[in-house]
Amino acid sequence: MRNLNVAAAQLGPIQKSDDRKSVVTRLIELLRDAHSKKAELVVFPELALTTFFPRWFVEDITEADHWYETEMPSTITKPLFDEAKKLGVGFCLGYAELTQSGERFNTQILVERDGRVVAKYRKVHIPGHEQHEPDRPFQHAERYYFTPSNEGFKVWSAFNGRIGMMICNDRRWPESYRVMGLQGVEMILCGYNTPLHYVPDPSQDALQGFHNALVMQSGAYQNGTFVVGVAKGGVEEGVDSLADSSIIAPSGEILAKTETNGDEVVTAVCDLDWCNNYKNTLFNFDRYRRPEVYGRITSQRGSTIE
Ligand code: CDT
Repeated sequence: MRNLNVAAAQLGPIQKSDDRKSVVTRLIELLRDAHSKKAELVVFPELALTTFFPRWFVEDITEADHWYETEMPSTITKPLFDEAKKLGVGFCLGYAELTQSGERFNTQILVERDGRVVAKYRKVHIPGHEQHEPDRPFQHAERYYFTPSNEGFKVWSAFNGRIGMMICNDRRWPESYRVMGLQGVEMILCGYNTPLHYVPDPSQDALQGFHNALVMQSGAYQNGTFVVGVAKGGVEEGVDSLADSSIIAPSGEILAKTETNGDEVVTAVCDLDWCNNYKNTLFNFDRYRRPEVYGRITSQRGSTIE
């Protein structure tokens, strides 16, 4: 058995007026709560330090610079790093990153129990739109604010297992899981901000919870991996977002799920050896996969009709 006690540390809304210091205080409270439940790894949501700022458009992108982090840890986030190290708890944190060369990424880092930053992941699939769409009730201008990363999906040896990361919209794409599955991933950490109202097709609104569970449970099962999905939920600046943070087993079963749409911690003890029940049988990739007939997956982008 290789047990890893993991916590999904869901956040309720962060309003525009909430400063970073107050958010870091909330994160530390969640971290302490998770530690009291014996968690060794605490997973926070996507863009966990600020409100979901892509819901507003600014003509000059530098006006939005204040939403991004230029270093990590920063002076303001250091108390979180210090507390985690003191408690011997690792964590995964999502934030907006502005690099020294001026690139903007939607980023997540993984910090080990001894305080080392062991991995950084930058979001690959950037949803929403590039330009201002004034007719919308709110913007989802992630494609304006973030560059899609070309670094792809990696898996790191950490927490006595094989850990991968993805961010929000990545979880809807089977390729995200499979690229990590092919690197032996045993636990995928995924933060998200998912508005309940999907402006381009409101018929999907009532299905947000269903689709969230559908993609993460099938991604877990088809790749023999745990998946930890963590929301920033609730009504933020008038926009209601999905909660339903959950910890999913390689069987596809949900082991733990939040009950509120506010700050809440749920935990599960995950035996990483459970992954082998699937990786060595039905999803024995080496034995059963047929990459020679999957060529279109990497050679083609959109669908074509011949
Ligand atoms: N943050 C993020 O990626 N959210 C998207 C919302 C739908 S696209 C407007 C998601 O896939 O949940």
